[in-house]
Amino acid sequence: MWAAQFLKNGPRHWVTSGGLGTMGYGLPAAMGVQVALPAQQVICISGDASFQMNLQELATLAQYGINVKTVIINNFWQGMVRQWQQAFFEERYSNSNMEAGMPDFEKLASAFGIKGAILRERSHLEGAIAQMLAWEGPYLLDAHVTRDENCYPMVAPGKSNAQMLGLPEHKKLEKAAELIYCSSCGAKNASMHRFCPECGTKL
Ligand SMILES: Cc1ncc(C[n+]2csc(CCOP(=O)(O)OP(=O)(O)O)c2C)c(N)n1
Ligand SMILES: [Mg+2]
Repeated sequence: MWAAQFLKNGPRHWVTSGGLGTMGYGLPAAMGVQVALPAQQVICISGDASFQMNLQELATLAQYGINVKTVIINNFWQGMVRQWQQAFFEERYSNSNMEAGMPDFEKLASAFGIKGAILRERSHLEGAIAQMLAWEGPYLLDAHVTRDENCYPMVAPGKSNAQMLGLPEHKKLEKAAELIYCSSCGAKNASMHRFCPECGTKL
C-alpha cells in the first residue's frame, strides 16, 4: 500500500495484486516481468510476512540468474493485521507479531546463493538502494522500518469503501457550490460525491 501511494513510477510500470492484496504475489510477479522485459530493472517491494509466503522462489532467481531486486519493508509484524487489532479489537494482538521466528533475510538470501543486505538507518537508504541497483544479478534488501507505523486510508469491518478512515479532511465542503443531503443518514455532501462518506449510501 505504501508503494502504491508513494512511488511515482508512471503508467505501465506498476504490477500489483490490487485491492485484494494477495500476500506472496510480489516476487513471482516481479520474476515474470523481469523475464518478459530483460532490458528493464524490476524491483519487488514486499512486506516481511508476504515475502515469506513465496520465499522459495529465491531458488528460481538463483537458478536462472533473474535480475530482480527485492526490497522487504520489514516492520516485524503483519502490520495490517496489527493495525486492525489496534483500532477495532482493543489492542488484543493475536498472531500478528512476527518477531519470533523472523528469519535473517540477508542470511536467507545468502543460503540461496543471492546477495543480500540489511538497512537499519534511514540515512543509509539512498546508499543502500544505489548499492542494490549497481549489483549485477538478484539482490535482496531487508529494510527495517518503524514497527508500529499505520497505513491509511483503511476500511473498518462492516463498512463500505465510501466510509474509509484516514482520508484528508474536506475542510472546504461547507463552501462547495452545491450541497446535497444523504437520504439515509442526512449527512451533508458535495454533489460530486457518488456515495455518502458517513453511511455508504449511493447518493
Ligand atoms: C494470501 C493472503 N493471506 C492473508 C491475507 C490477509 N492479510 C492482508 S495484509 C496481511 C499481513 C501482511 O503483513 P506484511 O506482509 O508483513 O505487510 P505489512 O502489513 O506489515 O506491511 C494479511 C495476513 C492476504 N492479503 N493474502
Ligand atoms: Mg510486515
